[in-house]
Amino acid sequence: MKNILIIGSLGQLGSEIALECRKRYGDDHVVLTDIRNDVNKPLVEGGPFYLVDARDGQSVDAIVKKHNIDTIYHLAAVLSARAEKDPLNAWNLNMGGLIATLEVAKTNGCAVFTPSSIGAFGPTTPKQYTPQDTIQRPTSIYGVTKVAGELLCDYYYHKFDVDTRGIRFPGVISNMTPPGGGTTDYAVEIYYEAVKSHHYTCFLRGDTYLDMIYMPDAVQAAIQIMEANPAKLRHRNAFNIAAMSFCPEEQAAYIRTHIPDFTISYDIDPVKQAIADSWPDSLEDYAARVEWDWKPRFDLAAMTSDMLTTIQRRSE
Ligand code: AKB
Repeated sequence: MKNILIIGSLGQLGSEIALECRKRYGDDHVVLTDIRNDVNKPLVEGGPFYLVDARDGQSVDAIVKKHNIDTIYHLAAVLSARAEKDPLNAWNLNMGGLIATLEVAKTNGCAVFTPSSIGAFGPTTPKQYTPQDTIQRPTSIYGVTKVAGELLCDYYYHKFDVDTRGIRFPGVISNMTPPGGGTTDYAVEIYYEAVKSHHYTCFLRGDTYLDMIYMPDAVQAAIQIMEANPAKLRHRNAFNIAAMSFCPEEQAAYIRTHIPDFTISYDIDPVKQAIADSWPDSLEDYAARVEWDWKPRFDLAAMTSDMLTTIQRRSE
């Protein structure tokens, strides 16, 4: 039986990975931490939960020992657009939290999952079907922390034999916990506004292509890679995964198949647009497919239908 610690458990990815892990491994075997406890009561009260700053390695170490943790999901991070507002804070949190986790993992023999991102690429990276191993010169501070994080996890694996694993996530779209401060947040907001007001004002240009993934596939990927046979993993900390690539115009067209009078307009945010323009249009994910059998279930049509039905049902 696994004993799992999820750091940053009330964020967009954390809350849904936590929910699925508690279902699979049992409430008492999934310990959660976050810097707040004022949201998602069922998660906070549904099993062990601690109010802890991800950078506080001493407290994390004590939790790991107390609960005999063998696997840590490190999900505390400032996302791309918010990071540009305070780059020093983003560096301190993203890197400080990760190194504290890796040190605890080294001392206690834990495996570590760390999400990287399409933000780990930059304007000199090939834009279409971006290869697994390619140029990585990101121009956002978020991207800088993601590349540094990939390298740091590689270092702890090679130097200290810590079982580090990770995925470069596309924009994650979910109907439970809203994202916060990301460049890809528009792709979530658009569904809520479509149901509420049949109109959305988008902060990216209509022809901006980015890779996206639906949350059930993202959760499945994070759990699947941690359960994969380590002997098959060549890349470990930075697997490209791809599920769908689309631009706001295309997403709006799919929404119109459910809500025919839906309209979209544009009010471009220059900071977010510059970040999006520096990221790939679409990733190639062959390594993930052969090394740990990655296969998404949702494309844009299936995701749009599920998102709109779920949001509609909740708003009734
Ligand atoms: C963001 O937009 O910052 C994130 C990401 C793609 O890493 N969703």
